[in-house]
Amino acid sequence: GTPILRSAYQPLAYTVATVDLDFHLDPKATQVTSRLQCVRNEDAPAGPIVLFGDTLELVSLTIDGAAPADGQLRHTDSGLEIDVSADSVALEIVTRIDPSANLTLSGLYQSRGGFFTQCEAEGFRRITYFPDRPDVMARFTVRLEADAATCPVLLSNGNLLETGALPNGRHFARWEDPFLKPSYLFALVAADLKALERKVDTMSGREVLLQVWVEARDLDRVSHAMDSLVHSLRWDEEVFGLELDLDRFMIVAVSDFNMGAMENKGLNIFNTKYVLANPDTGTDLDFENVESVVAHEYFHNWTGNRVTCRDWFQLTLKEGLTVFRDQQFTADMMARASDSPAAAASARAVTRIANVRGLRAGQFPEDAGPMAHPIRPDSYQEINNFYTATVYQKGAEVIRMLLTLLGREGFRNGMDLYFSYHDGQAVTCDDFVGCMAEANGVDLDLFMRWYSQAGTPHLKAEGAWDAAAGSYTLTLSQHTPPTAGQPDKLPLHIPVAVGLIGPDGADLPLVLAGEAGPGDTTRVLELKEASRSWTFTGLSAEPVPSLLRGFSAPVILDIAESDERLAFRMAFDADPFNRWDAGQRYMERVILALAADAAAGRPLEVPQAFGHAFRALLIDDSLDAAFVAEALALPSEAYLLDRLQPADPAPLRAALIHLTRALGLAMKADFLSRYLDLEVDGEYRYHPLDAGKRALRNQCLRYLTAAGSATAIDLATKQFEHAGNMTERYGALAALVQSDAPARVGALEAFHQRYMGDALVLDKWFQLQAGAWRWSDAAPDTLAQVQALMANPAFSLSNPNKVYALLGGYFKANPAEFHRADGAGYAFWAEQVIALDRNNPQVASRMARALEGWRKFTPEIQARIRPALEKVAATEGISPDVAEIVGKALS
Ligand code: B3K
Ligand code: ZN
Repeated sequence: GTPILRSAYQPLAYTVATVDLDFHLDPKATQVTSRLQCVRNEDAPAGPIVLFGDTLELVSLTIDGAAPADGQLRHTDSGLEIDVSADSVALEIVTRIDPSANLTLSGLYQSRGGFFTQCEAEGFRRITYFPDRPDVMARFTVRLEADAATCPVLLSNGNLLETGALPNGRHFARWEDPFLKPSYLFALVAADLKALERKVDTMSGREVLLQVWVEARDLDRVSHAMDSLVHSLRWDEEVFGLELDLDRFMIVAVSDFNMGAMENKGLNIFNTKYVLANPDTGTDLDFENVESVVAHEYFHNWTGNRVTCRDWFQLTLKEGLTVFRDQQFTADMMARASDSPAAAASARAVTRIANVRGLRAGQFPEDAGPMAHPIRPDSYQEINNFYTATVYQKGAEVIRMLLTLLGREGFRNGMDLYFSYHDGQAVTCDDFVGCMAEANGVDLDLFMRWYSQAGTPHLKAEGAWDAAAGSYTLTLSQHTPPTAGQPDKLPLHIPVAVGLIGPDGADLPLVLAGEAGPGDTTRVLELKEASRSWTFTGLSAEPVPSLLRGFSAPVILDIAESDERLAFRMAFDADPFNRWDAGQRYMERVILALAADAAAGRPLEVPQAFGHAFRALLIDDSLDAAFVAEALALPSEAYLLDRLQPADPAPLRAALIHLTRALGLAMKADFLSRYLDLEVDGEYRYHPLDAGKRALRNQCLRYLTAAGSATAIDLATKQFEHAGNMTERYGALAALVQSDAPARVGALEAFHQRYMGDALVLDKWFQLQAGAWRWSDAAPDTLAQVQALMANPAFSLSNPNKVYALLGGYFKANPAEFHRADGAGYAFWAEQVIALDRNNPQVASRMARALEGWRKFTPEIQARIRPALEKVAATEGISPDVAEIVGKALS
């Protein structure tokens, strides 16, 4: 495909002031009448009215009430162009669409008998002809009518004006959105749903109505989503002074949805996965995810909707910022339940750890592959491919660095200025950073390179101790490896939070040469050049540096640290994130060495010193359980694969299995006693302290069952059978699935039986089996298992959640099985990507991405992957979505 360039942005000659939409909803033939008031854009060069349309049937079009004159209306590749001379023109456009045949889940489609829309990024043009770009902000009114029996609920954005009955069993509703919005934020729902409602007062004392709409059978699973919404509303008031601006705010759950959720103005539409959770069906992680996705979409109301993006290259303007906001919110929610500052810091660190784990597993590999792009890309072929870990997660890291550099108050001032300048506008990333700079009187020009440069920077640190002077000189250097289309990299502005630890394990005050003491124990150094040194003075013994505390920048830290030093920091680093990270670095070192031994056919042995350091954390019951659970968890396989050069999944898996089993075996008694001590009494509540205990308990069970004793299988079986909630039941099943014990089959069957009619819970069942390892040496043939599961009546290729669970579980979460030596995994991948692409290119493209990083593997593995990529690339009629992914992979 031809790339679209950021540099080619041009405002449209005509924008839209008002839109009035009228939907006659019908599964096969929905008629949409759109009345637009188009107005000449003073800031743009002259030109026609440009309307985009995609797979539409045009029924009629009038211009100021008259049929178009000869040649006035032109059909183009992307829609229509209309020549007009007046400054203000009324268009009436009638289109016909077939929602029942729309399997892309973009535009207007059906799910379980109801009608739903998804318009971001370019779905609105699949509903009607429109200047479907985020810089066209208009006032919308909507009338929808549908069959009253099958679609008793009719919703759209904003405020409800009127409802009424119509002949032939039909009814209608009229809605009005008082705020300007781009078309990607339009939504409608017509379905058979029930709502949980709550009324709350906003900070200015306005009463607002909150609704969560679901199918009647799911009403017993929505209270957590409602609580999450109320928490989000309060948090945005307290932390950012931002209030809900509508009288009504709705969340609607739908089973068939391409991503997590969508922030349509006043009518957020969610994948059921991020709404529904009760103790019997949702794990603690599901509860946490619901809370954070509800928050994310709610926060978009200001960062995304009130101020939106000028063009799709600016996507991180709303996504990076909103992910940052939801991460801060989650950290605050986690810390809220703590009874001391230290406990609160630990709780926040656990959120931070989860965020960084996600970044390392998902974004670092993206940055190292053919899809590498800056958080503000310069080009794309298909915008839907750019809702990426880079735009979202790295984008959030970039915002977080601004917070680190400017401080809480400075950051808040920048946000306030941003809203005061740009409310109601469609703007750019430069506008945002410009407000941060102006509000704080600082120059952020250099910082802007984070927006234009792709790739994960490497930060190298070297220390020099001068015993005579009592000083320690830290030299930091940066280097970003080349990425596709960006061979040369410039130095970035990197905030590096630093601490120095004394021989007794306590932090030392940091005093730079030339300063008077006493200094703070953590300071942020700003590296702006390729390399720079800082000298700390007044030290009586050589310190141990603790760098990048809290993961102050999204970089890879290269520092020569002995095993002893890592163990020391695992025990003493005052920064809980770095304490965890010291353990991760140590594990990484041990795992990579084991993998090298496995590849070379040498015997595998876990260094004793590592075992000691690991055990010290395991048995320390003064530590927060959630933190210990994270500290005992190995780095993700996806991250580790990238650290192996060249990557080879089989020896890596062998190393991970060996390490887990060896630790489980060596510390059996300790794992068991922690497991037994951690039982949570009483009724399930979603609470960070309880969740932490359950997480550590499940982690202990994993190590115990890995070691393979009959006692461990017995424990897991009992936990499975007596579990009082999904977290325990799922934890036990996850442990059993990886064993060869006969209890494995029984537990899988029992779980299937119990949740047979429950789509979301069955997704867990599919995913577990697709992603499972086996602790034993028995070859599991996961591929055959996945293929068999595709024939299960509960599986469907047209439901994205099912595809992500089963196929995604196999392609993405099980590298050792997917990259099996006979290449059968790749043939299966090609077949499934091609099949999915016929109906849903967005889902197909997400699965296609599983092989984009193929060049990191050994030459033998690459040779097996290439034909699969070539097969997909050569498939006739392949979508632009998938073509972009495989094209970039092969280029
Ligand atoms: N803004 C939507 C993502 C839309 C993706 C379109 N392919 C969800 C979110 O980030 O909140
Ligand atoms: Zn978002």
